[in-house]
Amino acid sequence: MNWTPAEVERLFALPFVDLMYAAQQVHREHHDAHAVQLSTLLSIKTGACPEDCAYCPQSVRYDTGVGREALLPLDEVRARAAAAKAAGATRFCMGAAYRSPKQKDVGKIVAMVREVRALGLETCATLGMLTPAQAAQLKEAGLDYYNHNIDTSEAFYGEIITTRTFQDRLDTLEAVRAAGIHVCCGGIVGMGESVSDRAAMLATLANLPAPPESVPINQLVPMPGTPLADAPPLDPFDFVRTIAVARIVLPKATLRLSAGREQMSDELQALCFLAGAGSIFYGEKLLTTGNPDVDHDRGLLARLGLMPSAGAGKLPRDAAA
Ligand code: SAM
Ligand code: DTB
Ligand code: SF4
Repeated sequence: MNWTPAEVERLFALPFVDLMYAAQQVHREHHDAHAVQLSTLLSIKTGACPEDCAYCPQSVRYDTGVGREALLPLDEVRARAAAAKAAGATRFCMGAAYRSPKQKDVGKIVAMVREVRALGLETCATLGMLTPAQAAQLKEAGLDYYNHNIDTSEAFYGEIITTRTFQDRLDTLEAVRAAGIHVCCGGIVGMGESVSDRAAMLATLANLPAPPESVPINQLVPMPGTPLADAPPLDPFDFVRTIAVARIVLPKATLRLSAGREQMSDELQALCFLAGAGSIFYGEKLLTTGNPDVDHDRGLLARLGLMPSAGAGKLPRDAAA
């Protein structure tokens, strides 16, 4: 369904209880409301990124204390993926601080994807901009998902990133889609954007030729040294509203409660699950910042009667086969 930004903005303006009720109805129609998918992140190449994303501690332009680390060796990636699987994750997401990957690194990442998939985990990578040929190479290796966020509205984008355009992001998403890889694409809330920007971002995602299967909604983690270090804190209910509106305009997508969970109370996270979140990043670290510990997360899910979903490498397309 096509959504205009104005229609999406009207959803944001609904009374909180009405928005939550509408989101719950959509969620239960398309998803198991008791299931939460667990993805574990690993930064396979950290820091010294040439881009200038104003939120990011890995940009070489900001003095954030994040050091430069070369691409991890294959053995270490395999061991970390095995540990993530043993802890209960069903997807392993490898993140690299690249504007776009060098061809020689794609060869090494292809080997990582094969190894991680051989463990019976779903695979995801986020490596910056890709060419159609690189996307095809990753697909061939068995990459299930590619994460590439639009981050915000097209109108606000230039306030946050100047080193690549909104259209560059859409081009990579198109290459990923054309290669037959599932698309993971979302954004960040709390960077000083307006409600109209949040609405426009979600309208862009909903109106893609094929909407993303997976949508991470990040709350800004203000990192010292970045231009957004002193961004004013977000009203937590506005974060929940963003999830609820995403639920309504992207009914089939799995919405992931992403960065910022360590700063959220259990009660706020419960509201996010009610609003339609069906996935979390699971494991003590995101890329460079912290995440709740796994015992706390397992306890939280149990207290809410939620179940980690049994992914075990099964994707919608596999199940249909
Ligand atoms: N370099 C690649 C790229 O930009 O596509 C992949 C890694 S990048 C760190 C992945 C995503 O992490 C960004 O698009 C952004 O949405 C999110 N992110 C990074 N820093 C963040 C922060 N401080 N708070 C919230 N989200 C953040
Ligand atoms: C996404 O949307 N959020 C994740 C993942 N995709 C790669 C990354 C969050 C990063 C938070 C800041 C950090 O840990 O460096
Ligand atoms: Fe680089 Fe990605 Fe961070 Fe932007 S978000 S500075 S592209 S690592």
